[in-house]
Amino acid sequence: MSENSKKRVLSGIQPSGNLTIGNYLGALRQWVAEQETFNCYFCVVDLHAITLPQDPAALREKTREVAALYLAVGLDPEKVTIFVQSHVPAHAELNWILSCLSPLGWLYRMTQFKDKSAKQQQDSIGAGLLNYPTLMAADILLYQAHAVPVGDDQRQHLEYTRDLAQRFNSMYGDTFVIPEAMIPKEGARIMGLDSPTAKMSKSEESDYHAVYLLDPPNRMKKKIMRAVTDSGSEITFNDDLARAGVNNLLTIYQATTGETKEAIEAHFAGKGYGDLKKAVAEVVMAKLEPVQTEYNRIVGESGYLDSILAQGAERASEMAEKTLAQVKERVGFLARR
Ligand code: AQP
Repeated sequence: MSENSKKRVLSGIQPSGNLTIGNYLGALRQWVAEQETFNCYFCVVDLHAITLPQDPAALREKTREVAALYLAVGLDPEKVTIFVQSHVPAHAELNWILSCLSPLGWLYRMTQFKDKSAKQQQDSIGAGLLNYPTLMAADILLYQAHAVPVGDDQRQHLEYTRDLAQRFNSMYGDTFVIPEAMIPKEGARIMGLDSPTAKMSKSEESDYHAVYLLDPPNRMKKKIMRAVTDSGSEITFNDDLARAGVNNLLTIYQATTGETKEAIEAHFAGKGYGDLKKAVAEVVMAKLEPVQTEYNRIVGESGYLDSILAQGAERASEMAEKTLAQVKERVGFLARR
């Protein structure tokens, strides 16, 4: 199938910290599978990262690290377009146009805004944090993406994108493809190891919250062995909040191995929480070992990553500029001659 006849996919990750197994199991793992069937655009969303304060040197370093991890998990730059969001100015431009159509009521209802703003000093919350979903809508709509592979936490932002696209289309005529969310069946919401009722997050500071993709293996094991469980002993999938720790470990095991729930429960029948933690640590370490080897190879090859990102920005700009030109024409901007 030619690239033009394939359905398009767009997704991205913020370079706002160390990537976690939540980012891997909820997002990256799916991306690798999708590169065979879709025309994929994967960006490192640095414009999103600055919706919360970032250290400039760390932001630059993490942007490269995240891009190298995209390659290390198995994305093939010959098949997919990998780029840095701020290298394609069309994202910021479309964001502005869509902001003018975004009802504040919709934005204030977003759970992520409520959660993240609650952790800030109320008088210093940036307008960008509120506008985060509009920028995400711009990312998706610029590439006329049919599908967006994300974890469950992004479901609401996807709905918002669809609503905004429909609003634009009904005001200015059919312009945008209305995208669908693609949420994995297993691993869509990995919870914090130390707080299994909260989403595992890369910007959470606690030492035992998350396994990072680039953690040394002994550190991964230590974190998993210290995961919060409960005072029971049964190892079964269970939605009861009191069993959230064990459920989370089983979910990580399932998403990492691809085994069925029944097979996993049978495997752990009669065993203890210590055995479960050891088994989870082993499968996670085994899954990430080749990723780390490949990461080290990629960052060790001088100029390679920069050339992939330059080529990605060029390919992405081509598609993004085409959509943006159409949008500008529809809203009534005078064309530059
Ligand atoms: N815990 C998770 N379980 C499953 N999927 C997850 N994702 C993130 N955490 C989990 C998915 O990873 C992709 C990238 O997310 P992001 O970096 O753009 O922002 P986020 O969802 O807000 O992720 P974090 O780790 O919590 O980052 P911070 O703390 O910096 O905001 C998305 O597809 C997301 O669903």
